[in-house]
Amino acid sequence: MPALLDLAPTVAAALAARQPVVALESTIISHGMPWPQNVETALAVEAEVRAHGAVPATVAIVDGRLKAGLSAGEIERLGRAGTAVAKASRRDVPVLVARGGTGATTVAATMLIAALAGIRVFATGGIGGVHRGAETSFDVSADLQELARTPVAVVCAGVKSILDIGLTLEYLETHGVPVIGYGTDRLPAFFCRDSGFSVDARFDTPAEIARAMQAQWALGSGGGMVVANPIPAEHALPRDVMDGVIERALADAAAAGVSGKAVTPFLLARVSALTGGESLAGNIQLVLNNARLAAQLAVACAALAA
Ligand code: PSU
Ligand code: MN
Repeated sequence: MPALLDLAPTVAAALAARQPVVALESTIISHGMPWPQNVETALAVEAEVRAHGAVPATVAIVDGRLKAGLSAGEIERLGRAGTAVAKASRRDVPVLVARGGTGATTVAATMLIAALAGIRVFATGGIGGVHRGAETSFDVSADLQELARTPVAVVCAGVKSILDIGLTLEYLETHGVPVIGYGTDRLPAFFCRDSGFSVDARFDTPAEIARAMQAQWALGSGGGMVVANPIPAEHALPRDVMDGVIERALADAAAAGVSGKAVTPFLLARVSALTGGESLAGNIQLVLNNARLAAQLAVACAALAA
C-alpha cells in the first residue's frame, strides 16, 4: 500500500477479499451542504452503500494522511468545520501532505486516492466541469482531467447547469471519457432529469456498465467513466425554475468577482440559498440514489472478476 495512504480496517478487509467497495467524496460534506444535514447525509449515504452489499470508503485528507474510509468522528469533524476546511483537488494533495493539513477531497482528489487504494467505483452528487465563460476565464474543473487519466467510474446525477454542459461534454469526448446514461438516453442536469443533451450510450443494468468498465480498464491506458444517474422523478425540480435560479447565482458570482476554486462552492451555496430547503432535499435524495447504484455496480464488478 502506498506510504501516504491509510485504509480503514473495513475497507482494507473488503479489498483484500475482493469484495465490493464504493468511494465517496468529502467536499460535498464540507462545502456542498450545510451542517448538520451534511453529516446526516454522509452517514446515510454510507448506510445506503452497506444496505446494497458494498463497503463505503469516504475519502479525505486528515492531518496529512490520505484516508480511504473515515470514522464517524472524522466525518463529523469535516462537517462541522464546513468551509473552514480546505477544499482539496489534485494539486492540493502534496501541499496538505507536506503540511500535515486536513482537506475535504473533490471528485478529482477522491478519484486519485480511490485509485491508489484500488477502488474502482465512486459515488457523488455532481461533477465539476467547464464553466460558462471558460473561453475567457479558462475555468475548467480538474475533475475532467482526472476523469481523463484515472481509472475510476464516477456515479453522479450528471452535470449541474451552473456549468456549460455542452462544452463539458466536448471536453470529455476529446479526452476519451465515456458518458453512460443509466436507464436514460438524456444527460441529467443534477436537479433536472434532462439537460437537453444526450449521453454517449445508455445501459439499463449495472451488469452491463460493469462490462464496459472491465473493457475500459483492460485497455490499460487509464481514464475513468461518467455514469449519469437521473434524480428520482418525485424529487426533480422544474427546469425553468432552476434556469432562473442559476442565472441569478451566476450574476451574483460575477458581481462579487469570485474566481478560482471559490467559484463552484459560491455558486452551489447561492443556488441552495435561492431555492431554500427544496433543493437541499433533492440534493440529499439524488446522492442516496447514486450511492445505491454505485453499490450495485461495485457488486456487479466483483461478480465479473470472480
Ligand atoms: N458539483 C455539485 N456539487 C458539489 C461539487 C460539484 O453539484 O459538491 C463539488 C465536487 O466536490 C466537485 C467540486 O469535485 O465541487 C468541483 O469544484 P471545481 O469546479 O472547483 O473543480
Ligand atoms: Mn474551477
